[in-house]
Amino acid sequence: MDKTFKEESTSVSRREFFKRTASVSAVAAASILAPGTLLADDPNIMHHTKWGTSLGDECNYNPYGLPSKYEHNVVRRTSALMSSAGDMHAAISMTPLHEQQGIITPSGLHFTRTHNGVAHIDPNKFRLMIHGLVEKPIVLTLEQLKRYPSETKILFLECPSNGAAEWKGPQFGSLQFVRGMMSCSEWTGVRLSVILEDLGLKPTAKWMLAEGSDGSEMSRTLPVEKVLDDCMLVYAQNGEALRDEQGYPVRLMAPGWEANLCVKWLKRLEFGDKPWYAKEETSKYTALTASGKAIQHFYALETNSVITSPCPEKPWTDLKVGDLVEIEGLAWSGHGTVRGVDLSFDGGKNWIEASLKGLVLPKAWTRFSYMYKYEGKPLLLQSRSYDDSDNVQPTVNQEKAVVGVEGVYHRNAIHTWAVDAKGEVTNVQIRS
Ligand SMILES: Nc1nc2c(c(=O)[nH]1)N[C@H]1C(S)=C(S)[C@@H](COP(=O)(O)O)O[C@H]1N2
Ligand SMILES: [Mo]
Repeated sequence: MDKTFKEESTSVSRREFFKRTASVSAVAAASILAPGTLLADDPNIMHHTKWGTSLGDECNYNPYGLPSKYEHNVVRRTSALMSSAGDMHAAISMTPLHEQQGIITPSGLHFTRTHNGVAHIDPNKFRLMIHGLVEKPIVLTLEQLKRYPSETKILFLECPSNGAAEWKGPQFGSLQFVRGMMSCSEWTGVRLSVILEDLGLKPTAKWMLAEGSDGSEMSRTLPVEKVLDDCMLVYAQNGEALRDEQGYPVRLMAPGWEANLCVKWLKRLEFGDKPWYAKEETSKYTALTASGKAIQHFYALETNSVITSPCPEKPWTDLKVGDLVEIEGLAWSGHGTVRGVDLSFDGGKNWIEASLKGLVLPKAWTRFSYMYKYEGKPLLLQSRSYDDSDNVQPTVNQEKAVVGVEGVYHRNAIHTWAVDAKGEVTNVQIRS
């Protein structure tokens, strides 16, 4: 089933609308910080500091650097609700998106989903079997895999059930739990097309099974077209080896597709002429639609977005009426490149365009920004992204009409933060 929401219906009115609402974005003389806030007797500037009057640590005190101890709250978090009855082996820990800067998630904060706990693999004992419909089946060591030319890409990774707990109505009062089952990293590895050219893929090969070596034996089937298009076997993340949590020493990367397909702790790739119908693509990761039929091979993640500032963890309670404040967020699409993001302050009645900032890359997080003059009145803040394949985020009701009410996967409906008159932010749902 084609679950895309084409833009035609909105694109004509959009341009017209921007003209009409231009005054909303025209920021009249206002400043971000009021001058004169310096206190003459501020001890932090009037007195010598401990760190300025003593020796610091030797530069090699910490051979592998860690964040400042004052950043101890910037951590992944788990919820018993998103585990197997509280068992953290089959559970998920979420990225603190409210603390995320730029588009690269620090490796130590990458969300982590395990079905049987985190495996710790001795790289010397790592073996990857590639067999089935290939001319030259092979068992590779890690060193052999690294002999192939490498490639590096910035890609987001998102669990298809990101936000799943939310879609029938708000469950969590924090951005981290509402959308934290996603991260974005720079990944390095080998393109599968390069390896397969070497091994010779038989023309009858139509599907690839990827199997993990952890206790869950996570296995998923992918169509060969995707495998040859852009799938990678990655061994590095953000300039260093993968973290154990992310599948050390090698995981599959299927850019823009369900993170569930990106099998970690990889041990076997088999090529065949039929899908495998593994447990993770029959009992789970399918979506029962309104018609009663299930979407089975559900792969690319939809165009999506979320406002990361303000959010419940980052309210506007310090602002005064007239202050200028940046609204920021993340947008992404598994279909390609984010083309733009609209913002609504009134729950989707009126929209204005935010600007994209920094790198705008396919299948990667894209940051959006808008300077807003704070009015101290209640808002229903929403973001709506659209991509270069003309997909637009649907409303909750539009999405429901297509995907139905049972499935928890691939929910990408427009999300709402309610900002009250004091600047507090809560998670609400607007369906229309
Ligand atoms: N071998 C193996 N691969 C796996 C899993 C697993 O439990 N075992 N979990 C999958 C799921 S459901 C997701 S969402 C992603 C999460 O990747 P991350 O933990 O690196 O964020 O890995 C996928 N690959
Ligand atoms: Mo997942």
